[in-house]
Amino acid sequence: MRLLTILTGFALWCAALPATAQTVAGQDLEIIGKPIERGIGFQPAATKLAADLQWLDGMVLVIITIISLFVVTLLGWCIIRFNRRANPTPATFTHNTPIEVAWTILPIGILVLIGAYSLPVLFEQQEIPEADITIKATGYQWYWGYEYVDHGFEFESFMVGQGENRLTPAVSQELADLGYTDAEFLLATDTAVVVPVGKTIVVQVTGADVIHSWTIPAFGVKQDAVPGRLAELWFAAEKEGIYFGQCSELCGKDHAYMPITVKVVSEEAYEAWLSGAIDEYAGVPQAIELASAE
Ligand SMILES: [Cu+2]
Repeated sequence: MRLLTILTGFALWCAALPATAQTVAGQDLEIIGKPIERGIGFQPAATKLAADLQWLDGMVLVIITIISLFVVTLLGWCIIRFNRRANPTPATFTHNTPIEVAWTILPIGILVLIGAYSLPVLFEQQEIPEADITIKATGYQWYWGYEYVDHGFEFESFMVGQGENRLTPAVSQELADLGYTDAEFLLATDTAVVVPVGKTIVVQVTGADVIHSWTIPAFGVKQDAVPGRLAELWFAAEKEGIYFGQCSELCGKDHAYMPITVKVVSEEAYEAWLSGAIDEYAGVPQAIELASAE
């Protein structure tokens, strides 16, 4: 009986294996950037920018923890030492110049220190470098559209199970067909943004109807998609894998159902995907386009 349970378990495990295998142009990909149940930390940093942001967050957390502990200790000490019973005749002085100078200078010093470390990170994020690949992301109610500007094709990206707010057997099957598991429900999309590892990707972000926001937490990027404006963000992912994000600006009733999937692949897998995508989305088979360009 026990053996049977183990064998059944093993069989189920084997059956589950292909469902987790995500491939782009033959390359297997691991899911890296994804929220975890009861998680309170950041997703693993996949860009230098995300690592810098997380380091800054850690540094500020240390500073505010020290300040909070200091203030709480001081408050506790005052309550115990200077209550009416312990200190029946209070002092009557109202000023203490050295303390006033200290509590002015010290916070200024702390703010300057935080500023000195945070401004470079802000500039790193906001100064958009020369792009290797430019992608235009347009937010719609309620999905994202992506245009590979350098190659003149675009496609739309819907949540797997669009229109469903719970995991039905049909949605589960759809996820499995795309190589995802049920755990990726509300995160996985039918098509994904595919980019090569290590390349500088500039994403132009705009909205078609209302304000949306494009983000991939593991890349340390987030940008509002405002109709009529073209904003930019950039990233260079250091690790191949799959990264998820979700629309981050309340945009209407299905705001929670327009996730973002980015697949970071090798240079070769990207080239292979690209030629397939041009054939599929540009409506012009690449061979014909090349022939007519001559
Ligand atoms: Cu939204």
